[in-house]
Amino acid sequence: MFKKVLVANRGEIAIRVMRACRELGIKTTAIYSDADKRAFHRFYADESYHIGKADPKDSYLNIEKIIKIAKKVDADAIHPGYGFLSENPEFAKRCIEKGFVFIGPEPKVLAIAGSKLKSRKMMEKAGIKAIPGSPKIKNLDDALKWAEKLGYPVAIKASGGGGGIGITIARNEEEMEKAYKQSKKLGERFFIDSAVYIEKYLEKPRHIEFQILADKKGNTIHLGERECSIQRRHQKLIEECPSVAIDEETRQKIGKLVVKGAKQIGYTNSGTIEFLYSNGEFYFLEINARLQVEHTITEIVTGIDIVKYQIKIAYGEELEHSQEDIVFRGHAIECRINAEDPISFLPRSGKIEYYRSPGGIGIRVDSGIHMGYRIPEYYDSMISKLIAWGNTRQEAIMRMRRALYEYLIGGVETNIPFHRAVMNNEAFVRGDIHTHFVEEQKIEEVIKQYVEIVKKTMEKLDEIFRDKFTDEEIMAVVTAIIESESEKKKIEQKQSIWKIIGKIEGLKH
Ligand code: MV4
Repeated sequence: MFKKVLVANRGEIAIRVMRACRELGIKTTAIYSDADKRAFHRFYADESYHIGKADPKDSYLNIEKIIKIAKKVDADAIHPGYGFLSENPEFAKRCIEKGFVFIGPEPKVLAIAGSKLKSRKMMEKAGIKAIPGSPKIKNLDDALKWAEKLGYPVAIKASGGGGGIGITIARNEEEMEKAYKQSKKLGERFFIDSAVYIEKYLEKPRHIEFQILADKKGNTIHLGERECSIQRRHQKLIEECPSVAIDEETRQKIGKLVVKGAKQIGYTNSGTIEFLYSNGEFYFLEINARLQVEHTITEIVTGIDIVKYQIKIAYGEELEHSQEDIVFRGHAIECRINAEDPISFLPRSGKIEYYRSPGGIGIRVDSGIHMGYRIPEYYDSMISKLIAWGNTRQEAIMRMRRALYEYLIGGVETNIPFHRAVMNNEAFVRGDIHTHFVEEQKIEEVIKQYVEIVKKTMEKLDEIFRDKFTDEEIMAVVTAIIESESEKKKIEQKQSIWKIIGKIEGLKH
């Protein structure tokens, strides 16, 4: 197995990856920017290296600096996490050129997934239906002709876009002219692949995606689907596994297709095939060639550690599971906890004054924050992922409500009131959700009620604890945990747990 992995990311996902490494007995190297000098991912790693200024261009996006550190620490492999360089074919190529294993798909697969037109063509070859649409559009006349043929409303999309960037809707000819020019401009400005194309626009579809795993020996399996319909401005907020919209037969049918599609493009490692689901039909949307934020809910329902599998696959190991071994048990829901204004959704930065994470049966928290941590303004506002599991969807919802009630984050506003409002929303509880749920349900009034409840709790806490802890005291606690861990490690290394187990077994006989 690899001896050392460099994690080219920050926050909760860097910690998630390092947790898998720790369980596999792999040493970890963290990188951190100016803004992350006190970030937990730095202290969790066996070693950490400063990489540059807070601006991602100077740190988490700086390919050459990352490679330089990987060389210096003699890492065997690089895990890119999600976001940043995770789907960048150039980065993957550079890693490989310099002798490091890139924990992800091959550069040429990343390139296909990065082009929506290319991946659509490849998926269609495997028999996966795409949304009725045009090839690359040549000019405005071409655009109008295709829109007429498909029938309004249509969506104009940038081939190089993704995650909601570069999509415009046109409901008639007039809107089409404007939309085409706008999309073209966006495409040219932001994407290497400046092509635009047109699709029939689906009103209020569900967003359902399939998780796949593929080793380098030609074995590919799927881990079922996740429903990610609860989102706002293309930012997912709540995901669940499985989707209430589909049955086991459909799951296996679409699952088979995505496995075929993945094989078609030579996919390896962990990936997601995204679909829009409308009127009982699945339409291919895009391939996400990375570990996703919401991989957690699939892990809980299938019992499979996706990150450990990523590492093992990258090392060249074969999948230990065949499709028949995959069993879906119960229901999991993930709430993305963001540091943001609960009403306007605008990001917030600042110091966490109080922090206590929820726990108990069926709860998982993946987070990189702690008391005294200052949320920097330079990165994504997601500070924690709260995951609830239940035997049924109803039980998962009740546990999520209970965990949101327990979750204490003070000093910086979060979207916990939003999540409490959704978990108590009738349509959500019924499973009646789609991609326009947040705008349509008008839950602002309910959110405000939860904001008031949170405010009262914080006032009480302020009365008792205001200015009781200095940053140094808090960091001392955090680093002390880590330091005592490294002492323990020295002892463990002398006598591995397998030897100890062997001894105990020997004594029995
Ligand atoms: C669509 C669509 C309806 N019809 N395409 C937005 C993000 C990008 N990845 C694709 N998106 C959409 N494409 C057609 N032909 C509706 C959306 C869409 C959406 C998709 C997934 C998750 C949330 C969404 C929210 C609004 C619109």
